Amino acid sequence: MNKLILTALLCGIGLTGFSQSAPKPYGALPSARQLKWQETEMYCLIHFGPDTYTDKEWGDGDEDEAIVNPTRFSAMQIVGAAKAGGFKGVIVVAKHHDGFCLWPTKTTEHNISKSPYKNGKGDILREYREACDKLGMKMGVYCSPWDRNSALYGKPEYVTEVYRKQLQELYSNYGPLFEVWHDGANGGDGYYGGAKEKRTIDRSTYYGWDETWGIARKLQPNATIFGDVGPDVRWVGNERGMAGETCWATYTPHSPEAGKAPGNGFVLDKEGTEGHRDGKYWMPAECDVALRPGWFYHATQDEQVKSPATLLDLYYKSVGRGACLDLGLSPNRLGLLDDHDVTSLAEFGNIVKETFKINLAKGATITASNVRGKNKLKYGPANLVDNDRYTYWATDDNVTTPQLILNLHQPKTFNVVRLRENIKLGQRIDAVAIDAWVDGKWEEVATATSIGGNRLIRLKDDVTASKVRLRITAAAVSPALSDFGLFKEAALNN
Ligand code: FUL
Repeated sequence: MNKLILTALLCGIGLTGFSQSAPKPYGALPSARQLKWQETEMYCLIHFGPDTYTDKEWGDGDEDEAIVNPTRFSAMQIVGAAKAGGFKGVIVVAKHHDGFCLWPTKTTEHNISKSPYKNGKGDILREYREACDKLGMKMGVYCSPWDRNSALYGKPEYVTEVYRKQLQELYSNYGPLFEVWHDGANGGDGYYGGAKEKRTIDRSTYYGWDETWGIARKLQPNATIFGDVGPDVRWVGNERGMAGETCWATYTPHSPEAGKAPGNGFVLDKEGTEGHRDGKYWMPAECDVALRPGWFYHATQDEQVKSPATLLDLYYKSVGRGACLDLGLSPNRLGLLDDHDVTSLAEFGNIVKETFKINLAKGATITASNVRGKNKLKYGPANLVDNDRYTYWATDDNVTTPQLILNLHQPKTFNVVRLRENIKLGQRIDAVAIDAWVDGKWEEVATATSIGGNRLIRLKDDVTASKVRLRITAAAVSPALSDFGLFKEAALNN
């Protein structure tokens, strides 16, 4: 058969309806901004302010502005160190619970313009923005709802005249933002303009979240909103940086308002960690953890900076479980990251980069037990290696436990397996097993549950095999897998 006839026949097949339509999406689905967030994978959360100078973690709100004077502040050094660590963005704590604003806000005197920094002309947020632009890094902001400085805190005017206006300033002047961060610490003792008392608020109603979040939607429509229970990204339920071994991107919040809208309710630690299979909303987990024991810099913790090996472990337990890693960085009183921090970040970044540089599955011949429809190219297993996150292998609707084999043609040694689903079609797979062809037979080397946007399986031992098999052992509907990669972890220097 000559080429022309073959092409004509193939076109005919396409036209006569042999090519099958894409699988129907399953369950809650990610928004465009959540897809971008998923691809970001790792970013940093930068805490710096009066606490850096008072050696505290939570300032009372009565700190003198004059203490904040980072004489050598370099956003380039800080953001550059994050970039060297492989992080793709930074979230700047623009205001922590003590109420001090790192930008010259109109909403309160308690801000950087009242400090000696650059003779009152400084704007730390602007410097971060410029550094992010120069270095090609994404930027986000954290503006604490709880404000222990404001005399108005606890009254409705605090929300309408202070907090929301601060968000407006930040979202209008320092974008584009990829995430806006809302911490869950709320109300208690504080300075409150000199009142020095305890103020309690109802955290689910006081801030009028729907309207508050509306500001982000209007001014920064591409930013994901992080909160204890979303609405876009949920807290993982611990500050140890770890998602559950099983971690679903879907979630149903609990509260009297449960299920009415994402973002309402509170997080139950374990459920934040694992999510809910078939949860009502697409609301993946963010794993926050500080590089040091505290979020703010304390000289006494210089020797307790997490090692590259610890960071790598956290990487597998967050990014490797379909969540994002949000690592806390703590510039010192000079306004720089300490050498310990810079070194650890660089070494960690290097290991991740080297590990994932060579996909050992590349060049493999791949055979699948089932390929969707007749159009084997469109949904074929060749889509799995070195393609984007949304080019995928799919099976017929009635096939939920298919298998596929990578023939590597020669023995290759690996100890990391990467799997990804095309999450545009939802989270479909419940469980998988990986087998290696060793001594003339299949040997199971790993199993895993939830896959979602990313699943890294770190094997206990190196595996050397010329054939590797993936078995999807349980799925709610026909799988739509976009990645099956094999890697060999780079060696740690220490
Ligand atoms: C919490 C805060 O109370 C901590 O101080 C820190 O900012 C952490 C990232 O979020 O809610």
